[in-house]
Amino acid sequence: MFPCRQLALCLSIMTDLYYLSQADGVGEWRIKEAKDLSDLVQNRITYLQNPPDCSKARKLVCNINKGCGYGCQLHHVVYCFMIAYGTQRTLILESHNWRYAPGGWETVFLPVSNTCTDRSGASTGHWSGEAHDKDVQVVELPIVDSLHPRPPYLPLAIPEDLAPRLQRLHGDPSVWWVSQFVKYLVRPQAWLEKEIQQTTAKLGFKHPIIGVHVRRTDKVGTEAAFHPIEEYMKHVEEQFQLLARRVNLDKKRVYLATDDPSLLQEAKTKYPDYEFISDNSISWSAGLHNRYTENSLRGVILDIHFLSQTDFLVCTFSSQVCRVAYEIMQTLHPDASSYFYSLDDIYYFGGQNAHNQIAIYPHQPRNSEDIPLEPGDVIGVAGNHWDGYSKGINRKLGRTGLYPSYKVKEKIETVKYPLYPEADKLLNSQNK
Ligand SMILES: Nc1nc2c(ncn2[C@@H]2O[C@H](COP(=O)(O)OP(=O)(O)OP(=O)(O)O)[C@@H](O)[C@H]2O)c(=O)[nH]1
Ligand SMILES: [Mg+2]
Repeated sequence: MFPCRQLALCLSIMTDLYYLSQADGVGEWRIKEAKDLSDLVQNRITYLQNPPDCSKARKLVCNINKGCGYGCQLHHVVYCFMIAYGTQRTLILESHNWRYAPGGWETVFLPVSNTCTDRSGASTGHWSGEAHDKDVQVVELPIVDSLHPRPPYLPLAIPEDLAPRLQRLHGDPSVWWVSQFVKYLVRPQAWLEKEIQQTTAKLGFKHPIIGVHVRRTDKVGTEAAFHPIEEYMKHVEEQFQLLARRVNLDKKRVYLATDDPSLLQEAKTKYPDYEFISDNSISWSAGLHNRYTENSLRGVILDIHFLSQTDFLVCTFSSQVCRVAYEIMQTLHPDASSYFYSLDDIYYFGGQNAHNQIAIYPHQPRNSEDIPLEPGDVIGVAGNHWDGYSKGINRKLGRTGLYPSYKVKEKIETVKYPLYPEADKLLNSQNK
């Protein structure tokens, strides 16, 4: 939740805030505004992806085969897509010999275009910048780590034309913008849709439910620390106490996704008053020896789907699996930006532009670890220590250190993306 020394008081405040957010029809306004914005963006993407003449269309080629896991590869495609949208090029997704499914993307998800999947064109070249590539019909994009020059169309920036509406609607517009590309990408094939429905029934997935993702195996000790189940469950319990004030809690249900197959039994033994919903065979399939298979792909897609469908997520944002689930969650609510607790990182995208905050209150250092703040100072944020303090660099002073998290606000970068007036016109005429 937030550093809270008097739990009962905090729970009351949170509950009051919830009811306030629903008061006077604001709740209904939010639902409609969220739908309108999502429809607008989905329609623009569909328009971009289905040009009238594919042989003449300007294209951006993206190969899914980045050497990493599913979450990382999906984010790689999102990054390509954002640049495709920014440069008004149809995204061509190359996915044959995908490490998870040699048959490619379309074995699980709908193709990214109905009319234009052929990458051929009159001229082809490697990415060398939007202006430089102007007369090249087909541009191949590298992974973000090798991207040069870097265009402005990267997370965490949001489109300028949508910024006022997004900032009014959503607590974290950057993740909302990312989530729109994820939403388009993960539209399931019919068999997967059916599989999702059958698994929902088989597992007894029901609300209220809290999602827990525990990333272990190859990640632990290399890219992230080991966190025992108790650390996650502390926040799960807190959320259930909060939920109990609003809804009828028949059971404390937890959807557990993990690549550690021993964890389900451990959790059940240690927390007998909870119901853990989890498919242990999915965890087995997530281990390094079985990971890059179609069965494992099906497992991680299902796990991410169910995590995104929960009422709250407890996980480590150092894992792309949980960040993808959090992103998809944003497409299911008007504003789910606060429906998570991360044991480590704050939300980030990877390969993103600098993530800055702006000081809104002054801060006098209390010790040698603190940095001073003046209102208006720009802070490059490194992370949140989740104890009331964040770490970052005061760019004006060039000093790195700690500062109270409440003394800053997010600095949302906006970028001039194309406006797609033809797509909007089509949508408006359909809605009339
Ligand atoms: N089914 C399932 N698979 C998982 C789970 N956790 C990890 N995996 C597998 O391990 C892969 C991890 O790679 P990424 O998706 O890139 O995520 P990450 O390694 O946590 O994060 P990065 O190292 O930042 O890329 C996933 O894509 C899955 O294949 C889980 O909870 N459930
Ligand atoms: Mg990884």
